[in-house]
Amino acid sequence: MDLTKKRFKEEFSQTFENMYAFDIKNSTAIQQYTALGNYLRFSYSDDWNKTNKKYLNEQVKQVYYFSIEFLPGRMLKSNLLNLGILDTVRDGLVDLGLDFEEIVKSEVDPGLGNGGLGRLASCFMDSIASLGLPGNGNGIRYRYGLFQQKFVDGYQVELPDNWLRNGNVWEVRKENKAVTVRFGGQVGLVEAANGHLKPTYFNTQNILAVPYDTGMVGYQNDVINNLRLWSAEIPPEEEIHYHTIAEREQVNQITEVLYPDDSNHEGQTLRLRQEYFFTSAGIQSVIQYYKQTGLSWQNFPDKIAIHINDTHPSLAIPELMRVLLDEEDLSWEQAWEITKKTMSYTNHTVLQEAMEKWPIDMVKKLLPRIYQVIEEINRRHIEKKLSLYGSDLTYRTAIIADGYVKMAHLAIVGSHSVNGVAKLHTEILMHDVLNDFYQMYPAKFNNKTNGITQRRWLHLANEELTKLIDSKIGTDWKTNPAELKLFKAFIADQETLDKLGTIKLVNKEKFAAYTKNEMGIEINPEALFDVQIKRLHAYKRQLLNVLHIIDRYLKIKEDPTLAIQPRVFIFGAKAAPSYSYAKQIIKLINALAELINNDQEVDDKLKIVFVENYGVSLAELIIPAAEVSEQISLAGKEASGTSNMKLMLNGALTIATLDGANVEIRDFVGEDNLFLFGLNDQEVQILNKNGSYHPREIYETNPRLKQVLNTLIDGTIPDIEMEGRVIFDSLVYHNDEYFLLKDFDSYIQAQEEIDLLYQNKTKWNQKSLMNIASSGPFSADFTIQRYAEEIWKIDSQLIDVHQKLFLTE
Ligand code: GPK
Repeated sequence: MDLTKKRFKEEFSQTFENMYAFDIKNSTAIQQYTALGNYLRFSYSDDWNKTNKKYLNEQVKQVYYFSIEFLPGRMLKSNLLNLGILDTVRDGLVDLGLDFEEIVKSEVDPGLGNGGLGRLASCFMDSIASLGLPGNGNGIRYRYGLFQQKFVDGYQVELPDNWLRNGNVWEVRKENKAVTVRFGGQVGLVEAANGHLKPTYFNTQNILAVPYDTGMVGYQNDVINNLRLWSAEIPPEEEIHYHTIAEREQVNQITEVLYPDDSNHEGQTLRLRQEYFFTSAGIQSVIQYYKQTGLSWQNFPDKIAIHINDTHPSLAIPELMRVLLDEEDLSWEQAWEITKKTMSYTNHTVLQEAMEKWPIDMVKKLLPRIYQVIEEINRRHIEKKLSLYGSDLTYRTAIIADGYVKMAHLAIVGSHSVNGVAKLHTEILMHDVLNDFYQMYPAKFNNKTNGITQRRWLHLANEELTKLIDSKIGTDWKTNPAELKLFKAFIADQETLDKLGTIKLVNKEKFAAYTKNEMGIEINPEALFDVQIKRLHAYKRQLLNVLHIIDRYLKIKEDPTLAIQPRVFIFGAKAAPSYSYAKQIIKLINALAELINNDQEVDDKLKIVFVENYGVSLAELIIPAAEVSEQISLAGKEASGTSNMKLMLNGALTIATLDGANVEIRDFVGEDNLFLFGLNDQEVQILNKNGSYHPREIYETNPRLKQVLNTLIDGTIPDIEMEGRVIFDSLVYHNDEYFLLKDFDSYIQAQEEIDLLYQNKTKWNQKSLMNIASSGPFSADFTIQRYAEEIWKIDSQLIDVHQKLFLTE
């Protein structure tokens, strides 16, 4: 976007006065932010409109990314960067006597997602627009996002996230594009004009789905795609039927709040309502769009791709069938062909407890016509496969079984592509978790290793590192992240290595200022910063990290003069409110922090910082300051992980199990540049199969570990009597499901290697540089390029080939 500083200052001041009718000098940061957001939205509205029109007029194929979560982070800076006016605006604001960083901070961070899955959706939206690909998001405009986390006496307390309190400058309400979503009622057959019997719905509850659109600004390419989030309202013409506040509330409830469960299925009706609500609304708006093209239904899959992000939107499959059958009068065979060709599905987990299944009665009652369609899909599936695969295999793939509708089965049968999110994950899907389906549909299965947007996670979060890289290898890496590998040429350049160290130190100082001001914890920026930031989940093994910290603590207490590498252990994690074990681990970490941080003898040698309310904005502060990246899940459990990629990109060294995308990180960065430990997934499988794992024996025979574990129950750590006992028992007596005791020794050993390496700053910085320079392949731009070419079959609309990406690993 062309904008001079002079013009910006004039126009922005004018916008402010038009909005508020007073002088900008007397305003608050939130008012300045609001005016600036509106100013920007006005400035790109023309490109937004043009992008939409171009897609329609040229009838290009578009993808619709259906996701029940989007976790975009603050948008002001990222929009400025992508519009190409970050520096102009920043300088202009300084001229106006305003504080840019204060303005940036006054934007709320929309928490419309839980963690990796939602953040991936937003990284993808950024890459889709930046590659000039015609793509749109489809999701829910939650009135309240993921809860705000507070610690009270070390316990997690959840507060509502009223993120819309001050409005939202980026969204545009489009009541003219509203559609009706129907729940409940009965299905009957009524004779249509052509004499055919047609399914007709009676006594349904009709909900108005109103879209709120947000522009997804591409990186300096004039492309503005659309993120459409739906809000539930009472249709004005139905107001008369709503007599009580409770009845009205039931409607608002649908889009009231995000379910705070990550990788865990809670089978509540309201969640099923949410799932149908946004998928039905999304399908209907796609259909409305498609009808404008005037093309025949057969061409639908040539113009539309619909991607199902995990199984939450998989009702899109029977919903598209329903529309094509009941409203557009297609035959089952035609509708099914179109649906399968249109839909594709990503699996994000192998955890059994995360697999969505809905009780038949619930689906029947809430979505009677959809249930009929699913039944017919299932009937035909079974009928077709029985003779080919026999009854055992075939019935194991049934969509309806054991009283439930199985959403993953529906998603696989009803789509043409099923992908995992890292090589190992996809292997496990094909050969283990989804092997029955892999035998039936080998060609559907493919891998798309996750990626992250380097624009937010390097360019914006770490401007000083960005400048250093620019000064060494130029700026082409910004549109072709593979070019980051050119940075390897500086592996022996002492000046570059020293600069890397200085930049890291400055970022650590910034974080230290945060912990001091916001948490009252003083940390030494010269200590090693060790970071584990992700949802609290037993399989991610934050507890293993804790055992290592306790081990260090005991060592220091035994010999307070010990020369040990000072470390700050940084945690950020929310636990699902109903996940009591995870909450007990939070309490444990906080209690341990209380003990260690206040122990004079320990002093700077050991500190624990557990940040409250971890989210995208805190990630942007922590990741650039990180030196060690903890990726320590039990092998075979973490589908991919994405914080591993962000931390690597910012120069942290990874300590990892061979799980998820860690495997590919190892392949790119080389074994010498990260610290591997623990069981691999084969070994885990064997131990699980032959039942030969006895953690109690390890406890009894490993004195060091025994001493560490005993601190959980012997009063060493104050105020965790209950939690300490539960955790201790889970590890020692209840089988240690995630093999912490088994991996303890090798984890400690890897940590000792880290301490040793850290003594040599040059060697450390060399490995840090190798990590930065090897992280290009994990750009979401590449991931999206593969989705676009191999699954969606959509093309970039950019004319200028220099703006297109070429994969040159
Ligand atoms: C997986 F199943 C789920 C879920 O409900 N939420 C979620 O964030 C994560 N995920 C995986 O746990 C990560 O390994 C992965 O990187 C991320 O999805 C994105 O694919």
